[in-house]
Parts: sequence; structure tokens; C-alpha cells
Amino acid sequence: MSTLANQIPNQSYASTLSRLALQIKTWGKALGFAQVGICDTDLTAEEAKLQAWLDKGFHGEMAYMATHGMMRARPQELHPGTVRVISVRMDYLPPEAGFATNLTDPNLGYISRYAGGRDYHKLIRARLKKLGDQISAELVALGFDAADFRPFVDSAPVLERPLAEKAGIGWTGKHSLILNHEAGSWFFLGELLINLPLPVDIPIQEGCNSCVACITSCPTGAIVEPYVVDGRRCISYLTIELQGAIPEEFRPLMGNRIYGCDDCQLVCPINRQAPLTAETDFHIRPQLKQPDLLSLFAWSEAEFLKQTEGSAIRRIGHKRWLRNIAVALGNAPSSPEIIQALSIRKEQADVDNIVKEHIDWALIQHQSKSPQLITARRKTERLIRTVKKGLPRDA
Ligand code: B12
Ligand code: SF4
Ligand code: SF4
Repeated sequence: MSTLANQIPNQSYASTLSRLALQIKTWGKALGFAQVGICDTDLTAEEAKLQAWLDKGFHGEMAYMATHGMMRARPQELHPGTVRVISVRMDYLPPEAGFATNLTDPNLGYISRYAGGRDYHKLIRARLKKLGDQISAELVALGFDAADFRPFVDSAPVLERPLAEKAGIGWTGKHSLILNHEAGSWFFLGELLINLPLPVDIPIQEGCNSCVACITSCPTGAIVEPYVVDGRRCISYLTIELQGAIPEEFRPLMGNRIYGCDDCQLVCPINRQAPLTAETDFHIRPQLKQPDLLSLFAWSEAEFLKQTEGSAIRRIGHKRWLRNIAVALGNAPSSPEIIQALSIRKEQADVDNIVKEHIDWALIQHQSKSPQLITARRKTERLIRTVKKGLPRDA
């Protein structure tokens, strides 16, 4: 047998690759990917932007972002032999998202809608592996060697967004996420690095025009310039990635967001027609749907692990969960129940010094609310009005 990758180009070789590229898109869709695109591995143009982002320290505590250096922009070094990247999109917007309902009531915890169901990492990686196996089986049936491929989703050291943009999945929005007119931005990305010189897709033109809604609506001013997010300011980072104490300046701005944040996507006009997910695995679990902060705060570690089994939320652990909820309880309207819950929790064995410090902060908020909270609440009210008007199905 011979490798298709090493064949001397001729017409039948080119048509085999073109046919294969079409088949890959059909197989990908059958596996649940809403879109499949193909690009080459050249991300040279991104290297300076990635370096500038790292130089400014925008990755904060996410050391893995710097550890891999420029390998993140060089898929061919990450998996030698790679000449193409098959980039896929999987939609996650769940039915009954209830965004406005959730943000309106400060006694409820807001969990980013990508995280209400099953952890996407394993699911997408397994489907990408199936796609790779299918490609290999076809090559073997045609008398060639199997393909050499490696699937990636999220955590791996590869620049997923620039690859998706090159593969025609969408354009880079000013919030730095990939979006397109048909899909909006509520989707995960994944990639298959592969050694086949498949024909590549054409990138689509940017469609943000003069809009800056995501920049002005971000609660913490994390979108520091169009297309650039200072990770350290993003609520997603503060609630999920940051291990230690949440800087005080951000706490009142977080409102009731206890795991991730969706605001920059909620105000985006391109999300008006966004499709709902076809995966029931991404539907919100009943215990995480419009959840009451006090109930979540009462979970013991064992209960937290049980309720978040198979979910991405589990990765942050019980202590960071309590830390985040303590902040949200500090931002909630004062009530004897909240003050009592905070005071009791502080004395329990499963809280460490960091959680205690956040509880103390929350208790102080119940003596006198910070003026920043009032401004932040006004901003959220504007957001709620935008959501009700722009996303009535999901409000
Ligand atoms: C680190 C990380 C984060 C960090 C930092 C975010 C950031 N913007 O970099 C934090 C924790 C804050 C985060 C938050 C979120 N994340 Co995140 N994150 C990642 C991760 C692991 C790496 C991103 C990265 O490399 N950042 C470094 C910067 C330098 O790269 P970049 O953002 O791609 O920036 C490029 C462009 O902005 C461009 N650029 C710079 N200037 C200019 C100018 C112009 C004109 C243009 C066109 C481009 C451009 O150059 C940069 C370098 O190529 C990726 C997965 C992956 N492996 O890629 C997921 C990923 C980007 N996250 C994702 C998601 C869903 C989120 C959240 C929505 C989750 C949530 N709801 O809480 C938020 C959104 C916040 C936001 N507005 O970005 C998805 C995005 C899917 C999509 N539709 O695009 C990804 C791809 C994960 C996945 N596999 O699906 N994330
Ligand atoms: S996810 Fe929230 S905090 Fe992060 S950039 Fe978007 S709006 Fe800002
Ligand atoms: S809110 Fe506006 S600027 Fe931001 S990504 Fe959407 S269209 Fe682009």
C-alpha cells in the first residue's frame, strides 16, 4: 500500500482528494457537527498577535497558554506530518436557555449555557476520532495507507479560532469568538490534524461592521480593544480558571454569574437566529436550571461531585464553587436567610481561607452595598432589555 499523502499529484489524485473532502463533510454532519471546514496549517500571521497577548500577561494564571510557545500556532510541529486541519463546529445553545429570567433574579446563580449539560471535551473528541477512523477506512478501501490524524478540543495547545476562521467556519468577532450569520456564536470548536493534502475552504468575510455591542456590554471591560480579550478581566477566567482570590474590584461586577459568562454573546445581533443544539447531552440539567444560590451554596463536597458528574463544572472543584457563590450572595439583595447561610458556612470544615475571605467580603456587602454594584446592576438591566428584545425565544 502507499500513502495518499505522498502520491505524485495528477488528475485522479486531485479528484480523489476532492471527493474525500466532500465525504468528510457529509460524515462530519452525520456525526453531529453542524459545519466542517478544511484549512492549511499556516498561522504565521497569528504568531505576533499571540506573542503580544502573552507579553501583556493577558493569560494571567493560565500558564499552559505560554508553556507551549509558538507551537500553538504551528499545528505541523504539534503533530508532525500534519498538512491540513479539519475544523468542526458543534452547536450548544440549549432549549429554554432562560437568559433574561436568570439574570433578572439576583437570588439565582447564572451558569454559562455551554456548561449546563455534559462536558463537551470528551464528546467532541470521541466524534472527531470516529471521523478520523472513517477517513482511514475509506483510504484503506481505496488501496492506500490509513490516515495519520490527531483530534483536538479546547484544552490542547492549538489556536482553534484562527484555524476555524481559515477553514471558513466564521469570522472573528470583536469579542474574539468565531461567529457566522447562520450559526451565531453558540458553538464549540474542535479539530482533526491530518496528513492528507485535502482541498482547503475559503474564509468568510467579517460581518461585525460598525457594531461594538460586545465591547460596551462586557461587565468587567475585558474586551480591551476589538478582537482582544484581557483574560484576567473576563468573568469566565475569574470564575473558572483563577485558583486563588478573585480581585475585589471585579466582585461587584460579577453579579450572579457563578460559572462563566455569556454577556458578550447575549448582546450580539448575529445571535438572533442562532440554532438550538441537536445534542440532548448539552441540555441544562434540572438542578442547574435557574438554580437558587442558597441551595447551591448548601451543597457539601460529596453533593457537588454527585450533581456535577460528567459536567465541565466539576473541574473547578467544590472550593472554587463556594468562592464564586459567596461573591454572588454578596451581590444579592440583603435578607436574613442569606446572612445566616453565609455566617453558618464560614464555620464549616469544608471551607478554606480563600472561601472564608470571600464570605467575609459578602457579609460586608450586606452592611453596605458597594456603589460599583449599583452601576453593574444598571448595566445588567440594560442587557436584560436587549435580550428580551433580541432573543425572545431564549429570554
Ligand atoms: C484561553 C481561553 C479562554 C480564556 C481567554 C479568552 C481569550 N479571548 O483568549 C478565557 C478563560 C477568558 C476564555 C473565555 C471564554 N471562552 Co475560551 N478558550 C480559551 C482557549 C483555550 C485558548 C484561546 C486563546 O488561544 N487565546 C489567546 C488569544 C491570543 O488567541 P485568540 O483569542 O484566538 O486571539 C486571536 C484573535 O483574537 C486574533 N486577533 C487579534 N487581533 C486581531 C485583529 C483582527 C482584525 C482579527 C480579525 C483578529 C485578531 O489574533 C489572536 C491570535 O491568533 C480556547 C481553545 C483553544 N485551544 O483555542 C477556548 C475557546 C476560545 N473558548 C471558547 C468559549 C466558548 C469561551 C467562552 C464563551 C466561555 C464562557 N461562556 O464563559 C468565554 C468567552 C470570552 C471571550 N470573549 O473570549 C470557545 C470559543 C468558540 C467560538 N465560537 O469561538 C473555544 C474555542 C473553546 C472551544 N473549543 O470551543 N477562554
Ligand atoms: S465572557 Fe463576559 S466577561 Fe468575558 S469578555 Fe465576554 S462579556 Fe466580558
Ligand atoms: S456584538 Fe457586534 S461587534 Fe461584537 S461580535 Fe457581535 S456583531 Fe461583532
